[in-house]
Amino acid sequence: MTATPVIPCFFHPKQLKFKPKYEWAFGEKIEHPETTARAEGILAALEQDPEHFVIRRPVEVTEEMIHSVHDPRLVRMLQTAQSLRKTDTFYPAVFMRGMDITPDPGQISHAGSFCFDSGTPLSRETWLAARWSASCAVTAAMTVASGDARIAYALSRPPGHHATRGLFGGYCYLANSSLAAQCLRTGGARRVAVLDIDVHHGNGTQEVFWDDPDVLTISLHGSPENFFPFFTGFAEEIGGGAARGTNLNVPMPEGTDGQAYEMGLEQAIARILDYDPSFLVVAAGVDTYERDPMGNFGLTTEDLGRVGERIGALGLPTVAVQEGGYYTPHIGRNVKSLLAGLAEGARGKKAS
Ligand code: SP5
Ligand code: ZN
Repeated sequence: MTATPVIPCFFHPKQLKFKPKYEWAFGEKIEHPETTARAEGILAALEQDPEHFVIRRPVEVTEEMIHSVHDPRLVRMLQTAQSLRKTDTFYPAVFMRGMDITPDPGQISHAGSFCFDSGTPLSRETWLAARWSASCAVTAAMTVASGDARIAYALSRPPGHHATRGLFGGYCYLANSSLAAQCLRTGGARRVAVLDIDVHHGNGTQEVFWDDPDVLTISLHGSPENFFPFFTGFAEEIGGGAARGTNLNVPMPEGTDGQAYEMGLEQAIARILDYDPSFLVVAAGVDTYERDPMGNFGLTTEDLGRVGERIGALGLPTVAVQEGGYYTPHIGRNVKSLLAGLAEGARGKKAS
C-alpha cells in the first residue's frame, strides 16, 4: 500500500496585503466577503497536514504571460491603482459605455471602463496581491507540466474566474485559472480542459477561451436566471467559430445538494473523457458549501470530497486553482476535503 504523494501548494504572503473593505448588497453595506481570513484558513489547514501537503512560494509570473490572457490596458489599470493613497480604496462608480469614449487606463477615475461590477474595489495593494495570486496558478501549472507533481494546488487569492480579457469584477482581477490553462498550452499540451466547480459561472474563463478549440471550458453553477453573474452561464453558450462545442455550461437550481450535483458532474466528466485532454485545470471554488454566505447550493464537506474523488478518477495531471468559498470557519477543511478527494481518486485510478 503506497502513500498518496504530497501535494505541492503555492502561496505568497503578499497576497494578504490586499484587504477589500466592503461591498453593497441590495442597498446594504456589508463586510467584503473576500477576506484574508479565507487564505489564512486554508493555509492553516494545509500546514496542519504535512503528510499530504507542502506549502511553497510561487515564481513571479511574467507580464508577457499575463498578456497572453489579458488586454495590456487592464493590467495598466490595475497598476495605476498602485498610486492610490495608502488609506484609500477606490470603488469604480462611473461605468460609461456606448458612446465614442476612450478610456484611459492611466486614470483611476476611468476604472469603471475596465470593470463590470461594484463589488471589486481597487487599492494600492491590489495589483501585487493579484499578481502573486496569478503566480501561484502559473507556478502550479508549471509544476504539473514538468512532471514534478501529478496534482498541484494554487492557493490563489484574490480569485480569478470572473475576470475577462479586459475586465475585472466578481472579486477577481486576473484570470488565474485561465493563466494556468494557457501556461499548460504554451508548455506544449495538445488540449487542456478547465472544470469550474465554483458556485458562480466562470464567465471569465469562458470568454478567454471562447474561440479556442484547444481548451475545453466547463462550468457547473447556480443558474444565472437568478444568480451572479446573471448575464452568462446559460446552457446555450457553447463556444464560437471553430470552438463550437468546446464550452459547456451546466446551470443548476438553487438548493442543489450533493446528490443532484453529482448528475451535473457526470455530464462534465463525460465531456472531458470525450475531449481527451492531456491536462486538467480545476477552478476550485468551495462556495457550493451549504453554509456559504454567497452560495445557494447545499454541498457538505463530505460531498466536496466525493466531487474531488470523481474528478481525480479521471487520472489526468491536474492543477487545482482556488476560486471562491466564503464560509471562513470551514474553508480550510472544505479545501482539504476536495484536495484529498482528488488525490484519492487519482490513486484509485492508478491501482485499477
Ligand atoms: C470568485 C467568486 O466567488 N466571486 C463571487 C462574486 C459574487 N458577488 C456577488 C455579490 C452580490 C451580493 N449579494 C449578497 C447576498 C448576501 N446574502
Ligand atoms: Zn464563486
